[in-house]
Amino acid sequence: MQGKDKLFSQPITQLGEFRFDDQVAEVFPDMIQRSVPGYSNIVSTIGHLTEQFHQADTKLYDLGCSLGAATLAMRRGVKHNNVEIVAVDNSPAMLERCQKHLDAFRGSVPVTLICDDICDVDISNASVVVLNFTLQFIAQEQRLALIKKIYNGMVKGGLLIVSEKFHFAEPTTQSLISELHLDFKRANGYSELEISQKRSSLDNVLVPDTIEQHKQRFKEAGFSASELWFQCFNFGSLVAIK
Ligand code: GEK
Repeated sequence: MQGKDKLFSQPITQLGEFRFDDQVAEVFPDMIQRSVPGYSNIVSTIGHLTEQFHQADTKLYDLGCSLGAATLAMRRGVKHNNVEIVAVDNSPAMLERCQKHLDAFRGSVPVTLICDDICDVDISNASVVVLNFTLQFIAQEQRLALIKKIYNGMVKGGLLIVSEKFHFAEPTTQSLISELHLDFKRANGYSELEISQKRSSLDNVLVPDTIEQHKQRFKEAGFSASELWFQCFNFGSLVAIK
């Protein structure tokens, strides 16, 4: 059964880099819910946006699918014929549990799970592509190439949804907004020790961009329009249209 996230609750003498291993996968729904403000709103809106933008005879991609929350929301939004969902993650622990989640809900839309690096998978004939809190884990120098690959694999009128943790260029607002996020985590029961150990373990693993960097990258990749549609503190979600 899934559990409560207590991974950083005790002092850890050798704090390693954060990894999406078995322990993390086990507590993932609790962890993301208590750490990412707006997560459930974003996931359910991914379902609505999928309903609006998916096209018949195309594929939908969930890149960095973890346990498949966005995949399930997308599957519920599918109304057209001959649509396939491709969900990708490079953590075997996540994908194993993702398969069980998908099996637990009835759905007629086929879902193919792929255990691979999202930078290496082929994207083709895509009408909706989701990067829900995944791009932030890709090396910064590889992000433009990934967004360009996605753009090239999309059909005209297709939608890319990118949800991320953001950085703010101006130091005063950066510190004000990240403090609001820390208060959110405290209010959700995380202790100061848990917050600081998790933060150290994510250093160099999760590297956030500014909202402007995201928009600039979409433009450079060729997207005709992009906009931030949701923000709560230093977390949010953007859409880009081909
Ligand atoms: C959700 N989208 O619940 N290739 C494939 N997967 C990767 C890579 C990579 N290079 N890097 C990281 N991941 C989900 C939440 S979690 C967000 C996404 C978070 C995977 C990693 O294994 C993990 O499952 C996911 O991206 C990020 O809507 O933990 O903050």
